[in-house]
Amino acid sequence: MNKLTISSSQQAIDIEHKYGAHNYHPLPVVLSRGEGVHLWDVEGKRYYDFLSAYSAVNQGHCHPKIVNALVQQAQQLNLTSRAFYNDKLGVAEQYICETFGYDKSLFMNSGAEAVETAIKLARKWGYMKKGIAPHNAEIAVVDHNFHGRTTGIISFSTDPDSTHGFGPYMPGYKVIPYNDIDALEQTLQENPNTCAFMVEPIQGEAGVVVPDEGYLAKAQALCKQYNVLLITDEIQTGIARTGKLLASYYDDVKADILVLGKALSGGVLPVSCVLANDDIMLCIQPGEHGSTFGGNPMAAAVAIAALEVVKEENLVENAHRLGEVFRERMNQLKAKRPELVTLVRGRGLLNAIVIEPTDDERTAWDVCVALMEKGLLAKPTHGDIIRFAPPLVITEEQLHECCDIIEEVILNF
Ligand code: IF1
Repeated sequence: MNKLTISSSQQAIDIEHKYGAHNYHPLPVVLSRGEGVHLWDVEGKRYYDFLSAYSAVNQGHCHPKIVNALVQQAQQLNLTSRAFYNDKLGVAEQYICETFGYDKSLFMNSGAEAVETAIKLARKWGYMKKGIAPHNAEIAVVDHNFHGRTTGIISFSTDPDSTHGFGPYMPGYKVIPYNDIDALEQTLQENPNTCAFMVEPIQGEAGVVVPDEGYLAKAQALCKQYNVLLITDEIQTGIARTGKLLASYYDDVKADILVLGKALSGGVLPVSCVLANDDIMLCIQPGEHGSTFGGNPMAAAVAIAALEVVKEENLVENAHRLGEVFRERMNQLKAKRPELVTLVRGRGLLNAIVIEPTDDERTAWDVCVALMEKGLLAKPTHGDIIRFAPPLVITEEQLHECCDIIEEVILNF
């Protein structure tokens, strides 16, 4: 038998349990094919994907334009390293800079790599342009943040699951409450060595926490007042997910440093990017930062295609319109089962419901297992929250079909 042939879901689960690290607790479903909003398991059962790989598959699974861009480039030139130029990176850099309105872009691979890049860039700017004494730069971050899993990034996480047992931690961070402008002003007043404030415009992992309208705009104004860079982590909220091209656009905010990832590649391979204007980006000089695969020709070709799909298929408008349809359906459901569904929140097609554990201690996990059995895949976070994030190519008819599934499960839960 070909080593790559799995003949049953259970076989795949058993092999992973034996030979794979146990750093996840997946739902018991084994997927083998994806197309658009659908996934199929090994036995051929079809599911709606309501996680989109945590918003990396906004364009839908195996989008033909993006896959074709990958295949064409993969057959031509895979990797040159940045020791030499290639004929795709510059085109992608120009396209992404023009799309988001920045002078320069720096391509990396994972989201965490891009976040680490943004941190290094902000610190460098702090020393070179703000005059902060060497090694004294501070970055303000918020509680319940999620920016990745490196030892540097978890140094400012407030989630014990992300931090416990992984110390010692990197200094140079101040944690303040999310959505609290007074706390931000106080920390900027107290810490003149602050070089940046880094924040998710909507907190994904925390459970799709949407801040007050105007929070980001006020934060940006304070950053300007105290000569501090605003870094927005739009790795999960960006690329049309929230019904705007960037979630920060709800407050008409353009960050000093923008961090993108996930759907920047439509999910076909890891592509991330940091964008900033020259006065910030040129603080990093040749030889001071890099990555073997960062900005490789395949990533460049895929990023262009992934962004073109967002525009050509009007994914921003679709996410905005269908997000309102979805929240309306969920609020109707909440009205029918207020003791079970205690909250509905989100923007565009990044939404979540909060599930109150039942008297017999069934939780959001059990709701997700029931949804899986009905053909819809979603994942709980922090025990009681279910994030609903389908690919942005979903149609209104498909969305109502999925709401019917969610409603059937909740009303019979
Ligand atoms: C896991 C969470 C989501 C992110 C934001 C940076 C990164 C992420 C706002 C790092 C990544 C992923 C990581 C993945 C599950 C998923 C996740 F549950 F972990 F927190 F989406 F909410 N900034 N999020 O959401 O990007 O290095 O992963 O490419 O680690 O379990 P990455």
